[in-house]
Amino acid sequence: MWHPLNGYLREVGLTAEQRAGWDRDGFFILPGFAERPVLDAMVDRIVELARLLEQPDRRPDLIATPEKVLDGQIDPERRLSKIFRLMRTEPVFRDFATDSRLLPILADLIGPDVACFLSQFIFKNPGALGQPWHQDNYYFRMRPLPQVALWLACSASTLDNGPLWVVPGSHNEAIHDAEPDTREDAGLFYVEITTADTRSEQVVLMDPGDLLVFHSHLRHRSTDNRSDDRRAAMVYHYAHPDSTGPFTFNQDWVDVLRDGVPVTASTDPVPVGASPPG
Ligand SMILES: O=C(O)CCC(=O)C(=O)O
Repeated sequence: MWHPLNGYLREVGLTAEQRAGWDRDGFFILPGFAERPVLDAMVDRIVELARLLEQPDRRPDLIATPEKVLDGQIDPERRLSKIFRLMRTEPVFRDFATDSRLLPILADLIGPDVACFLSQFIFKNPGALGQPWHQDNYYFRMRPLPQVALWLACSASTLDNGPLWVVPGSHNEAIHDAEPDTREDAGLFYVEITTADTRSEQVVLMDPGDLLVFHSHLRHRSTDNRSDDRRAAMVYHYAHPDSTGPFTFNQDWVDVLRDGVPVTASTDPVPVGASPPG
């Protein structure tokens, strides 16, 4: 366990049970972590942003990706797949990313210096496609390990609406080779691990407000949304601020802890492509 030297993080991060889950499985769940008003505020704001992003140049610091299979939908929030780079400028998403209950957990997993480098809202509307088996660090190619994902269920995650599936213990594996996802309407840059054994896969069913914490080498996928309702999630990724790895267009590096002290980073919008780590 990591013990803060400076007294800012008074609580020591993980419980013994969470630590055991992390070490054994590469993930654990914090049930009921977010209250309904927070989830509602996130969804309300994301709908506003989806509509704003329809207008050229209104938010050049954000990136929205389409859900190709839902191209014909009228409302922007029904045809988007993801909106990236929300954490820096959007209070409801930033407040969650820097929640004082989360910082000791992140410090325990990553150390006293932590940055949030990726934040994305995943709409997963009815009919949306899942994301095939992958490891997040396939995309990041980052060191040092671990990078930590927080996956917040903004709606229920059920068998029908495209939940996450994980292979417990696969966080101990190296990064697997992966092939491009060849489905016609596959999401941007989706790849698939086709050669690894997934027989021990487990579905992660979640209630609204549950938070899944997982390692960037954990093999995971999501299935298609076959229900009539949106399966929404807000996802954050954290790493050491001086990590090495390619800087990708959807990243925005925002310090959250330095020497164990919470950082008040600038909330000024940073244009896409202009905030490399370090
Ligand atoms: O939420 C989903 O459907 C997939 C999310 C995922 O696999 C990821 O963010 O890496």
